[in-house]
Amino acid sequence: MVKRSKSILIMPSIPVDGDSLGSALALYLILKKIGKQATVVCADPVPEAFRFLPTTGIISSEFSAARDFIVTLDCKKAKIKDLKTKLEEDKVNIIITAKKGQFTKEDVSFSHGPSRYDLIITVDTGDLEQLGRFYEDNTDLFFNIPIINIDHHASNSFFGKVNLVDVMGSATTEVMVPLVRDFEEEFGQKLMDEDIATLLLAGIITDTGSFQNANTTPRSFAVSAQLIRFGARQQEIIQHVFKTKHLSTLRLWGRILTNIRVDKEHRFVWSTISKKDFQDTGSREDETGGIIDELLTNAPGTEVVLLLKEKKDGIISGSIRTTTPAVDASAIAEMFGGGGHTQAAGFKIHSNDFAETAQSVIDGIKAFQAKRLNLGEKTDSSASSPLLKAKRAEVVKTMIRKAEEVAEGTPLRSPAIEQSVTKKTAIDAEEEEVTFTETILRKRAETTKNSDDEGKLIEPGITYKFED
Ligand SMILES: [Mn+2]
Repeated sequence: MVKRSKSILIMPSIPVDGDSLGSALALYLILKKIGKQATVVCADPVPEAFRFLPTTGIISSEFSAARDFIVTLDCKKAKIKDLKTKLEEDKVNIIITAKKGQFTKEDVSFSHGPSRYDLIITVDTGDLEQLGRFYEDNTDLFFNIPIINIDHHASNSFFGKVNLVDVMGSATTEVMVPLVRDFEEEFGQKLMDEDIATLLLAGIITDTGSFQNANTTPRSFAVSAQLIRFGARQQEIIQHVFKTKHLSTLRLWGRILTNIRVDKEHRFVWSTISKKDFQDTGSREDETGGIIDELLTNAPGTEVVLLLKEKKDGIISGSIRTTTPAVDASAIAEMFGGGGHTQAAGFKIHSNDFAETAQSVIDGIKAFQAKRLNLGEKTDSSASSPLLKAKRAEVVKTMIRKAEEVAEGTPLRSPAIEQSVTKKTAIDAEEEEVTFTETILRKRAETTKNSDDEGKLIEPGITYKFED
């Protein structure tokens, strides 16, 4: 398909990260080298942390899928003597003078010119909706132009004509490395270079959290070793992605840590971040990237980690991590209309009531865990007004039903993943290690004269407040 195409549209999913950008830009450079016209379009701006990546400047945030509109005049019955166009305020008159005979409206027909692109390649995109407004505004484009779908999300909906989806890949860029080799053979030229290797390695490093996440496999290491041999600039990636933090990001992280709640019984940790938190800390919505992996998953005895963000325009987005493959993060995300991987997933909810929605999501996840862990039915009576209670009960009921459906439906993951997953022993709540969160508590107890919470560990249902 690539060989047959002239003009290829490359689309990474949003929100963009090191993997979607790395795979899109690496593909761009490769297609250029084999003489194709390639365009990378992305509905979101490139986050600052990733602007160091080679060729990010070529990404365009606008694209027009509009095709030419063609008015055809049949000249079988009459011949044209003259053709003029006359612009009026809101219209164009096409004035056709016949040499012989008379034109009638039956001689006129309408059509569209060919598309500007003859192939779409989506990268790191589980579902076309993840392309954001580009998909919403141009849905027909995706029916008319063949799609190659390169991805590693377990929730991928196989929307492409060709689907190169490898759910065992730690990143889309990992899936692409053998593809580059195939292209080199097929087109008989060396394609891999230092920039392409850097882009591909950036995807693996960001999606594995620098080889710390559970999705890291022997192949992630092997492929990364190969890329470093090809000249990938590993230190540059680490420096920009992990070691550069804005003060606003640190302030935002402070807020997120302050809002951490722990429910030991359901082995569930969550935090929320509101629009006001973003405003107060002067941070952007994309600055929460990484915190869920770096901090929240360190909570002891936890299986499910949730970070809820209140974004602009009434959108609430949730990120889910699970600390064991026995709990399927994508199954939880699906309860709220999202998807993702076995241990990392996300969802979006349209709502203007952050507190209400957050509570519903939290209750839904508790129900999911209660079912899974065979905990007795327990109802949360924190809703204050009877009306609110009734409304919430309704939402929760639906979510619990969904949670039960999901928890019952086995297998939660595809047999392929099931086989490859090494069973981890359940985390024993009694044998908690001293973790980051705990360390903060201890440090705070040491550094402040206020000895109220000295030596306290995180307890279920209790809110620990830290000063900024
Ligand atoms: Mn990815």
